[in-house]
Parts: sequence; C-alpha cells; structure tokens
Amino acid sequence: MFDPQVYAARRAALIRKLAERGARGGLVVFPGNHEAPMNYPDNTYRFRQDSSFLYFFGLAEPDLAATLDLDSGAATLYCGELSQDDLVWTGPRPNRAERARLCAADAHADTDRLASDLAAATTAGRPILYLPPYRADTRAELASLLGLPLEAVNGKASMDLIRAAIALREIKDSGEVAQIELAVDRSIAMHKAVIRAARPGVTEADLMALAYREALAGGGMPSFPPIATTRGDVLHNHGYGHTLESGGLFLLDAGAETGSGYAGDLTSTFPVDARYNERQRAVYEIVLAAGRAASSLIRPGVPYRDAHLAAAGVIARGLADLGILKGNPDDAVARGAHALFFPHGVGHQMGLDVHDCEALGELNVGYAEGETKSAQFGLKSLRMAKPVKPGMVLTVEPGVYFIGGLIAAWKTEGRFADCIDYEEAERWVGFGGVRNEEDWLVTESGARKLGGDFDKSIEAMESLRA
Ligand SMILES: [Mn+2]
Repeated sequence: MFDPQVYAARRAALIRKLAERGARGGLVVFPGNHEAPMNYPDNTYRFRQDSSFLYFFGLAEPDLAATLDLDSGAATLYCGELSQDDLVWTGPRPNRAERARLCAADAHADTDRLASDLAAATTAGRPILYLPPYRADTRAELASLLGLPLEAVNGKASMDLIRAAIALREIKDSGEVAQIELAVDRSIAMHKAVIRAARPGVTEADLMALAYREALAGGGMPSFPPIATTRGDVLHNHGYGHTLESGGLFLLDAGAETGSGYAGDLTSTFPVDARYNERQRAVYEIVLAAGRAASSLIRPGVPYRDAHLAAAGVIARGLADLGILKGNPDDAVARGAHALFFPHGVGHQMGLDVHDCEALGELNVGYAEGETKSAQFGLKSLRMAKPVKPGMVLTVEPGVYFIGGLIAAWKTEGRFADCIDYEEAERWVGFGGVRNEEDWLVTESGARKLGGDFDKSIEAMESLRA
C-alpha cells in the first residue's frame, strides 16, 4: 500500500472531477471483491481485489466496502470485526480501525451498516453512484443494497463516475510508475528464465512453470494467465500441452503483478533452436520495426490509433517484400487486408489491471468521449485509439501470424484477392506467429520504455539462447 494520504488525495481528486462533470452530490459506493469459489465454497480462486477499490482505498482483503460522501467529502470503510475463528484460520490481521487508518478513511462501521446507510441516503433523495460490476456476486449485492432488479444494475452505473475514475487512474504518478516498473522488471526476469531454458523436448508446461516461479519468487503472481505456446498463431492459447520441436518458434506473453497490484505485460518470440532461421528472422525483423514505428509516435496529443496504423504500415510493407501482399501496402492497410496477418490492436493501457480500467468499459477507456470503434476486422480489436497524455502507460505489441483457418476462409471468400497472394500465404501456414511486446510510459516530451535492460534484437535474443 501507499501512504494513507495518497488514498485521501485520490478521493478528493475524484470529488473534484465529479463536480467538474456536473454531478450533484450524493454518495459513491465502492463494493470490494469477495472470495470466489472454484468447486466448493472453501476452495477459492486466488483472491484479487477490485482495482478501483485498490486505487481509492488500497486494501487488498475480501469482504470490504466503502462509501465516499460527495457533499461532506467523508470516506467510510465498512468491514467486519475479526472473530476468534479468524485468529485461528487466518492469524492476526489489522482490525477495522487500523484498516481505516491505512486508507485514511474518516469513519468506519460494521458491514451490516452499509445497507441502512444507503437506504437512509436513498430516502433523503440523494443520488447513489457506483461503477459497473463485472462479477455476478457484486451485481447481486448492489441489486439488494439499492433495491434494483438484477438486470438493471449495470445500466444504472454512473457514467460520470466511470469517466472520472478513468481520468484519474489512467494518469500514473511517480509512485505508481515505480510499482509498474518493478512489475516490468519482474516480467523481464520471467521472460529471460524462459528464453534461457527453452530447447527441443521441453514442454510448454515446463516453461510456464518457470514463468510462474519467477513471478512468485518476485513477491507477486502473474498479472494474467500467461500464453506460453509453440502455436503463436492461436492468439489466446491457454493450453500448455505441446512439446517444443526443432524448427519451431516459441511465444511467451506473460507479466508479473506486484504485491500492491500493478502489472507488467511483455511478449517475446524466439526459435526453439539456438538461432532464428531465415523465415523466422524475416518476420521477426518486420515485427521489431513495426514496434519501433509505433513507439516513436508516442507523445502527448498523438492518437494511439496513429501508432497502430504506423505499425500496420510497416507490417504491410514487410509482407509485400515477402510477396505475401500485392499492390500498394498503404492501400492494403486502408482497406484492412493486412489484418489477415495482424488481426489485433497495437496495445492497451496498463496499470492496476493489465488491460487497465477495462472493467469500466473498453470503449470508455480507449476512445475519446463520443468516438466510436471501427467495425473493420483488425481495427475492431484496437483497444486504445485516443490521444495519449503524459503519465499514461501503454503496451506496444505488434505481431504477424499465419492463421491457417483464417487464410483458407478468406481465400474461399475471395476477400482482398487483389491484395493478398493466397498461394504465397499458404506456404507460411504452420510457421506460427511472432509478437513483441514492450511497456512504455508517456512523458511530457515523448515516451520512455519501462524496465531494465531487455534487448530484443536477434543478436541479443540469440546470445540469451546460447
Ligand atoms: Mn498486452
């Protein structure tokens, strides 16, 4: 956790942001997350606190809630007192007053009081604002607390509160940047351990275990279930059953989370053999160049869509050089033909969530107010398009993939037949995919790559593999 005053200052800033948006007083309620059972009540998934609760209150324990009074500015923490049973099963933990002190709450009360306090506010005609729940139990809790039908809860979430929370969370202060950089450094350790250990005969699960080992030994957990795969062309491949074979590629998309909840997110692609072969080298260089084109455009005021399109342009020109695309590569990008090989966006914001603030709506986070998302294949997967600001943290992660099923489907449809040499593309099916991902901080004048030394050039990667 940060110093208690950090949370008080964030809440004061939230009140100011809401006032700027014309919100007329009331009470904000922040339900914390509960334990989530896997297969019976006492066998739970790893507990993860809600990121907005973490941002405004910092406490990472289950069964908490809080309110922020927009008229008085007072924050109240709701939690149960520790019982003798808690002493047996979970050991000594901070009591309610101590937890209230840790997050600089002005008052604290038993969890049971939340319902009556909200009812009193409702009776007094005060608005109650909340962020959209993404868990079924939180939705049910809000429905019960606010007397709403379950299916009405998300629709009544406060758009002013969503916008205000995003405006604060997306600009990272120096304490947050230090936490994110720590997460990126641990992510680099995960990647280097895997890059050094990979060889023919090792399984994806072996390498996955190494990635987990580094994250845990660093004091946290992976920030999302890692992708550790010999089949980089399956973008979210969460099976770990393959064995690495000579001639193939290995793709690791993995990051660490710090104890305070900040994420790193990196992707590396390297050959199972000690060196990249000619084809792997060609595609890898295209992907690195695409990343350089995108990151060189990161500076305040530039829409992140421009960085995406710059990466797409480099990929299209590279694929044209390989004879896979035909005609003018810029036309291919404008029409979306290149997306057969680069079907996702160039990156997303990162912070307390690896896709930061996406619980508040992908469009709300990544697009300017009133802006809509393109429906074009490829661009529809661009999570972040709006102009960037100093203090934002962004991933840059272009990739090139040869997705056999998609190539076959487009060929059958005759899609962009003037742009794509399908016979040449088919010769690449089975190659897999290459993605390179870095984490960048937007500064006043440009951008800075986060984390310590991690040279992704072919020479540096091959020397790690040697
Ligand atoms: Mn990412």
